[in-house]
Formats: sequence, C-alpha cells, structure tokens
Amino acid sequence: MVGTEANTARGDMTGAKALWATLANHGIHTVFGYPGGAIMPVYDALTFYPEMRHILARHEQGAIHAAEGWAKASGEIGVCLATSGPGATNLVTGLADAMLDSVPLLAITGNVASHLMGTDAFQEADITGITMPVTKHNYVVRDVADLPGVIAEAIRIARSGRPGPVLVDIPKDVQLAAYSGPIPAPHARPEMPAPNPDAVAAARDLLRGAQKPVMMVGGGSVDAAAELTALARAWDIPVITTLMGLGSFPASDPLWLGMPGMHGSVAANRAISEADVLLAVGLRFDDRVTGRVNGFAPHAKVIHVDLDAAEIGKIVRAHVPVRGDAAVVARALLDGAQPQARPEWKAQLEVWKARTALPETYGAGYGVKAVVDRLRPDDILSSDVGQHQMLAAQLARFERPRRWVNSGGLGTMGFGFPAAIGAALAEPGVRSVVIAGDGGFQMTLQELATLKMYDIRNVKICIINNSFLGMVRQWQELFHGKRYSEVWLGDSNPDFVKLAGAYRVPAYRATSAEDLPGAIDAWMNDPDSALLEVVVPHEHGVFPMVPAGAALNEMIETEPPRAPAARVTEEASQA
Ligand SMILES: Cc1ncc(C[n+]2csc(CCOP(=O)(O)OP(=O)(O)O)c2C)c(N)n1
Ligand SMILES: [Mg+2]
Repeated sequence: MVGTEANTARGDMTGAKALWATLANHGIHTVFGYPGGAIMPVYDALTFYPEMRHILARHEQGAIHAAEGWAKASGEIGVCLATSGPGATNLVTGLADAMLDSVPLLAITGNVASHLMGTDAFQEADITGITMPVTKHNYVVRDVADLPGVIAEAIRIARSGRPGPVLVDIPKDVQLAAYSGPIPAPHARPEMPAPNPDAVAAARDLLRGAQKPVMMVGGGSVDAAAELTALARAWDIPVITTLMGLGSFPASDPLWLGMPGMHGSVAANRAISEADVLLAVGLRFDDRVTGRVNGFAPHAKVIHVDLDAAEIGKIVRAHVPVRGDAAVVARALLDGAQPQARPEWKAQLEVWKARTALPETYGAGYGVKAVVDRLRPDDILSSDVGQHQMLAAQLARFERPRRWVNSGGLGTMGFGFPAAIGAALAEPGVRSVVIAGDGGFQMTLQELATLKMYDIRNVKICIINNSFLGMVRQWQELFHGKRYSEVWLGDSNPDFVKLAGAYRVPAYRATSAEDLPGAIDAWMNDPDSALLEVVVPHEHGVFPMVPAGAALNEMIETEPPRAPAARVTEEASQA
C-alpha cells in the first residue's frame, strides 16, 4: 500500500503528511499558498515532500488567483493553501471568482483545533459557513481517518462535470493526528451522459431549416474547440465567442464574428438580433452578454447545449434544450451536416464585420492593440478588469483555446497579474503576458516579489495607465452627467517603473505612439520578466457599448463627441 511505503521513507504518517501524499498521488506537484498558525503541521509535513513545489505568494488572494491562472491556462486543477481566520477569508474573492468562471480549484485551509471550534478562538473563522455560497462543495474534516478520502473526493468534485472550487478545512489536531490508512488513487473521470437523441435530432432539424443561423460558444466550450470548429465549418454557420469562450474558434476563420454583449462587436450583436436560429454552447447568458433579455435574439429559435441542466432555460428560453458535453454534442451534430448557400445572410454579416473600428489615434486601445498584435499563437494573455480588459478582448486574435485568462463572471480587479504568474508556472515555455490597469494592478502588485523569489522569467506585465478607474469613469461620463466621483488616480499613482525597480523587475515606459514600438521591443526582448507602462490620455472610452438595460441592437457603435471637460478633468490634464 502506498501509505505504508510513505511511512518508512518520511517518518510516521500523520494527517498532514497524508494530505501531501494524496495530492502527489493525484499528479499535483505545484501549490500556491501562505502559512500561519493553524496550518503549521501541513507546512512542516511539506518539508518531507521535496517533490512538491510550493509557491509562496505575498497575499492569499495572490495565491488563489495564481492557482486559477494555472487552471485556466492548463485545464488542470489549481491548488492553494491558507491558514485559518484571515488567511482563509482572504481566499473568498478567489473562490467566488472560480465559482462564476467554473474553474477547477482545491482550497485547503487550516483551522483551530477541534475542541476550540465554535469558541471564538484566536484566528477562528467559520470558513465553510462563509464560503458555502461560493464553492461547489466544502468540507470540515473531523476525523483523520477521513482526510485522504475527502481530499480525493474534493479533487473529483472540482474537476468533474461543470468544474468549480472546493474547499477543505482541516482543524489543527486532525493535521497532527496519526494516520494509518491507505493513500487513495485518483477517481476515474465519470463518463459524460450521452445527449438525448431526440434533442439532437430537433437541433439538427432547426439548423437544416435556418436561413440566418448563428452559433455562440462560451467558457464551457473551450475543451471542445476542435469539435465545435469542425461543426461550424461543416454546417457553414458563423461563430460568436463570448468573453469566456475567446479562442474556442479561431479568430482567423472568416466565419468568426467576434464577441457579443456590452462591449461586443457590431457583427456579433447585430447577428444575434437578426438570427433565426441560435446554437448556444457552454454558456449561461450572463446579463453582460444578453443586454435586455426581452430584446435578446428576438427572432431566434434557441438551441441551448450545456452540461449543467440548471443553466438551460435559466435566463433565455431554450426551444431545444440539449444537456450534454459540448464535444459529444458537437460530434453528434456533425452527423448529417448540410452546409447551405445563404448568400444574403453572408453578405449582411460582411457589412457588419466591416464596421469594426480599430484604434487609430494614440490611447488605451492603441496601446492594447500594439501589444496584442505582438503575441504569438501560443502566448497566454491574461487581463485584469476594466477598460483595458474589454479592449484586449476586442482586439486580441486567439487561434486556440486556453490562451485567454481573465475574470469574466466576477470581474475581479487584482486578478490579472497573479493569474499570469500561475499561467507562467503552468507553461514555463511560453510567454505569459498580462494587461492591467493602473487601478487594478495596485490591488495585487505585491506579487512582484513572487516573480523574484522563484526567478520566474516569462511574465510580461503591461500597465495601461490612464490615471483613472477608467471603466467607472466611462459610466460616469455617459450615464451620470460626467460627474466624476472617486475615479481619479493620477496624482497619487506610483511611478510604476520605479515601483518595479524596487522589486528588481526591469521596466520600460511609453508615452506616445512614437516611442511605443521601441518600448514594446525592449520589454518583450528582455530575457527576464518585465513591466511596460503605457501612459495614455485620460479619457478614452470603450466602444461599441450596449448601455445597461438596452437591447443588443441598441448599441452605441462609436465614441460619441465629447461634452465639455468637467472640473476634475481640467485639474487632471494640468497634472
Ligand atoms: C475588486 C473590484 N473593485 C471594484 C471594481 C469595480 N471596477 C470595475 S472596472 C474598475 C476600474 C478599473 O480601473 P483600472 O484598473 O485603472 O482599469 P481601466 O478601466 O482604467 O482600464 C472598477 C473600479 C471591480 N471590478 N473589482
Ligand atoms: Mg485606469
């Protein structure tokens, strides 16, 4: 038995050692975390498992976003550790993030000893109570005999079906207790249930009769990219990729229409508004995608394919519900594919596609485009949250899945940089590029130290510095009479180049279209991880934009002429 071998090689087996042995048995060799009193036995046991790589973040939020970045780039489960109380509560944002984006994640927390639980002991927090709504499942392990089995089950739950975060809370005495049982092997991945053949046949019939079909693929389609691409080409159906689905269909294919929703492309939003059949795969119709729901796809019969039955019909009526794995359903629909000549629909789509305004003058969009144009197909692009994120999603051209790492559902500022570190560790051979805003970068910038500590050399950080909480400023400009309220950062922003220097991370700066190419070259060619600050004008907006509460076909396609500058902005431009 594996447990017996481990006993002789590593001294007496304890709950804490059994935890590491179980992780190792599951092929897990990298974890992200931060120690503390209630998880000290686990950290002590770590010294007996040199094959485990523990990445010490500088904040538990950094650790969990790095674990998410690892998972989003590789498709493998991300693992993070924290101590009780404040350590555990610092994981909450990351758990909520992983829950909304269906990220397979295992979070392990220490807790106070069993006899102290419920007494308001030092650093005690009811973390299973706190995280119940933001985890797929969570556990308190009360008996050491259960510990390895619970870890194995938690990994299975996190990975299987629709993935998600699972938290296991382990009281300190359970970590220390002697363990004499076996170390479990991984659970076999459960077979996906076959989709209902009648539903597949009904979907096929709808596609056959469609005059204006469109396919829309989301985060649940990334591992079915090959099958879905073959399906779209075989039926000759144009494809829209949501923010979470970017890369599930190659951007270079003429059938690609871009991203839908609030900052989606003209082609994607108009196509949805005109379509007669919408084949939606692995997506949950987030309100940022649908706009006003009763104006969403008003002419379309909707085929909704999803693994999670709870998503089907939740927001948008599904005329043909198909519960199943995206790849399996795509293969089923590939049978009997009938490409049809639809010259009018194709011609209309080309007209809309031509209404893609690329940024021509120096600004946030110009800077983002200059960076994403330099990406190689294998490079991973992460982003933080805000205008720069929407610009990156609009302007990057992904050819394959799992190259785009962002916080889609929760919209977590501070996500991008630590996620890029996790992605860089998952794939040391590729460049892990992150685009962040001057606001969000300051939420997790302490992870610059993590880059240094592990000599991580493939992270390229780009900060689009518009001196504002730009996305909120844009809403205030458009919908609050340009009354700028608590969004100006300019005077108090750090010197980002000096800041990087303080962490001994090489840094470069561009302030104009003229010096941007040279700065990008120097930054990209630097053999180390490096930071590039792109200083841009303060007030560019992101367009197209569907105002909150409007329907997709009510989108504002291009930036409206500016109203006279408000007082704070005058101050800003003098700064
Ligand atoms: C943790 C968190 N707090 C607040 C917000 C609300 N929010 C969304 S975008 C944004 C502004 C982001 O500013 P910055 O990072 O500079 O990016 P920019 O929009 O300027 O590109 C804010 C405050 C958020 N998404 N996440
Ligand atoms: Mg900003």
